[in-house]
Amino acid sequence: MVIANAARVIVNWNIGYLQIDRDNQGIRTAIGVNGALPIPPVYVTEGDTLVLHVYNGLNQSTSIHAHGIFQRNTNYMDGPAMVTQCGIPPGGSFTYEYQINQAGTFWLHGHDHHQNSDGLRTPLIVRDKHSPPFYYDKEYIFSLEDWYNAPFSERLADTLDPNKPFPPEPSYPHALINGYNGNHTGPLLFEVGKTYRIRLINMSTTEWFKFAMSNHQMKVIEADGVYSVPAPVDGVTLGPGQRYSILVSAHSNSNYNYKYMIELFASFIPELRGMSPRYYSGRIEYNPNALVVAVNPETTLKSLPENESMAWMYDVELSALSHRPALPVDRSIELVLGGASFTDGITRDVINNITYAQPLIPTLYSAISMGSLSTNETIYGPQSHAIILRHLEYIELTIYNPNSLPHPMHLHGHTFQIIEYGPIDIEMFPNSERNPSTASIIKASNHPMERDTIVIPIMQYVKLRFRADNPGVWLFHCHMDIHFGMGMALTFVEAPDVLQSTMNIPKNMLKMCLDQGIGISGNAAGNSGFDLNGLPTPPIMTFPGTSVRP
Ligand SMILES: [Cu+2]
Repeated sequence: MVIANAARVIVNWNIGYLQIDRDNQGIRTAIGVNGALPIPPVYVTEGDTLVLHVYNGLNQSTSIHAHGIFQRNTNYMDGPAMVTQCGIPPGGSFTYEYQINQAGTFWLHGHDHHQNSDGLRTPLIVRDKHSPPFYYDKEYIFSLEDWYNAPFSERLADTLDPNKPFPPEPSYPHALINGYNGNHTGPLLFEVGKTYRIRLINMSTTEWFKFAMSNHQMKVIEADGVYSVPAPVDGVTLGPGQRYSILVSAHSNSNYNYKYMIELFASFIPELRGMSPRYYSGRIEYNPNALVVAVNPETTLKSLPENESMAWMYDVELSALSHRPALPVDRSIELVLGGASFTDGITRDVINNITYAQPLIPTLYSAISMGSLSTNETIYGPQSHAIILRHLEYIELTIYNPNSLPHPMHLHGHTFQIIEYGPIDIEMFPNSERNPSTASIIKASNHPMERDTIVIPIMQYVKLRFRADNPGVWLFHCHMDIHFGMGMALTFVEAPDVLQSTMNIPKNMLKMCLDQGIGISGNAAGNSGFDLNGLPTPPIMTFPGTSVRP
């Protein structure tokens, strides 16, 4: 058994703009680190402290989120702007300190102005402190990204422009694999008799990825930083934000080489030959002089049954290696995802008919400063969509998706157990224009799998459980950045009473707000009590009730 000493791993990020051609489609403005893209993956070991020095060379604020890291007792380091901190101003610096007490496959990305979509994203690999539960000789990363020909801000502005048709014309991004044009992906070097761990990370803005390997048995051993009982699969599908680790054994001879195959797709974008989906492949190379066993990525990937959650099996069918049984339920919360028209002509996304907008004070700072009113959802403002969770209560979320798009929903600060998928009752959503789902109900095993990002398929519901054992303010949002930008987010305010007696926000974080004229106490408007004067008036939905985007 190897026991490493906890270390402080120092990483310096000078964030700035650059002009770069990442996909052979031309030069565009992107956001990189230290003058380059891709950003090198960050490696730490469980138990380490990751010290991330950030300098903001952009002309707008920035912040960084360590996706999947629990931030226990350090909620203020979680990153989402105006949820747990003020953005780092242009020309400003800030040092994140992440206490890493998990092992698995995570990622670091911008969480202000959707800068992740313009390049500010990279894998965060946390190695096990002790021997990992499965033996492997070597590991490989596949970071997977969609890359567009225009900066994200332009695409979001088009989407939210009441004078432009909705939805905008579909975009057909290209895939970046490990940060480079997916058509020029190098070989995966395999040695006879060895075992490999392959970490797949979908860091996309919008698109899904499939991954398969010819003539090799893949086994899923991890989803989103949680180990599973090994599950044989022919391939996996990852929605934006999701990760899997695959264990694969090499062949016993090096007579041939094989292929790994990757598909970039979005089920809601009409198929267009050569544009969507796109297919990529590379060699699994045992011997540079051997022949590659022929396989057609397109027909192989297409021939496999598909769902939007995980191809060839649902994540709900995995079992957590922890063998933790299903949690009990103290409180059930129902959430309905949707899109809606508003009287100002803008189409926005909603959860329970509320479209998220940032408050004027970071929600965490309201939770800490509002005394006994911190358990009253009203003080967080009408568009923070605060839901108060009591300390240590067991929560069941039932998330309904009567919408015409799948949504990869990400919960900060927690993993949740996946309890059940099923078709939604069409009677519940008379405004839905979709046909009922033909999916059947699939329930978890006795040891439900956990993860932090889950795809809610079209016309289906998903039941999730977690325990409110991590006091903090945790964003829950769609990881398709356009949808997040359209308002598909809410804020879990977890145990604000406990936060008030345990959490001290670092002084330099408070100063960062004050220097930008942002308040550090009071309700969502920075006022006392229920006076929300100063917050913008929420937009008004055109139709009452859950309306679903046609
Ligand atoms: Cu979405």
